[in-house]
Amino acid sequence: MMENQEKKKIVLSAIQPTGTPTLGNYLGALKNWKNMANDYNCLYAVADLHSITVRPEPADLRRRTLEMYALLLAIGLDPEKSIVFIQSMVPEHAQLAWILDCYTQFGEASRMTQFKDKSEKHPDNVNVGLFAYPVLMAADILLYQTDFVPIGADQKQHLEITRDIAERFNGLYGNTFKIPEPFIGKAGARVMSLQDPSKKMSKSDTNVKGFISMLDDDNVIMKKIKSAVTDSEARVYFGDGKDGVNNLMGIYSCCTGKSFEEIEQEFDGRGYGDFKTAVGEAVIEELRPVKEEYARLINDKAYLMQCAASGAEKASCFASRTLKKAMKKVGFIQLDK
Ligand code: ATP
Ligand code: LTN
Repeated sequence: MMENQEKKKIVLSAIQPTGTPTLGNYLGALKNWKNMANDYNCLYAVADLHSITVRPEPADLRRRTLEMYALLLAIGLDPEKSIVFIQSMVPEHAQLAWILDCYTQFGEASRMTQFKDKSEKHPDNVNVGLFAYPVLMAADILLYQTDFVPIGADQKQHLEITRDIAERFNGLYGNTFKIPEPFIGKAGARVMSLQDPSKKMSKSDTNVKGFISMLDDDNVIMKKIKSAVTDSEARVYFGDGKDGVNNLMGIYSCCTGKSFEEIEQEFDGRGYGDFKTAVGEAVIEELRPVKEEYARLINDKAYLMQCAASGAEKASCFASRTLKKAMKKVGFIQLDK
């Protein structure tokens, strides 16, 4: 695909197969992935290497990786147009990550808030992989000479360290890596928990009422929206101290394309009951086609494996060019010229 579209900018992103993605993952990341697929040369990965930092059961990891892959196709990514692949099938990621580990300072990796949060959450398993996680992410991005990385706001710091590592390497050895820019969609960048709108919606939340999974049944979606935390004012507008309502407005705006002003007008003089029903219906409609396509794809394992094999082959073809370049600069002997 890339040969005849060489001028298009390159986009790469990835998502971990740590569970069924939430509405937050969808609105904050996946929906942008799909929207970018027409205008850019896109690579999208299931980041299974990243997800062993929390030691999943092997059978669960296998199942979830394939489910996540199916879901990426179900949101409408076309495997002929974009390169959709599974990270562990492209060995260049782990290879470049090791090199970049040696160009990342212990101090800068220690400052990553995700590392701090996750090591507090799982004090019994603070492994070196968790610490080096952002460096593997840097390798994912830098291998493809990526221009833009669509991510949710929580990953911004990882993009910054990626840029720092790339600049450092380029400074030492000459131009090797393109310096990537984050792409953070405005609406949906941070969808908050329905139960605690001061926290981001997360698929690993122990309170399942806090998040909507992309594959939740329609009635479950409606129930979760109806029980979302709001406030006692019963007026729909965006404002301070109205985190719950602000969050629902953000969700509604992403699903319908309406602006906040339009939403405020639509619900002027109406209570939260009407508003929540409308938000629930909008979310159900937004996810319906994805769920239908997913149900079809997940039963066609042969097709999924065929797409994954072809995606990995295409990704590896591009990744190996950058890896070779980096290995040569560092001083490794090359077998082929
Ligand atoms: P976990 O709960 O397992 O830590 P997660 O739900 O945060 O995971 P990731 O796999 O880490 O999800 O993230 C996938 C993508 O979704 C990233 O680009 C991330 O920025 C984005 N994302 C995650 N949660 C949200 C959210 N609540 N709002 C917007 N974007 C989000
Ligand atoms: N760390 C990211 C997932 C991820 C990623 C990437 C995102 C892994 N590699 C490369 C963008 C580009 C996360 O947890 N959301």
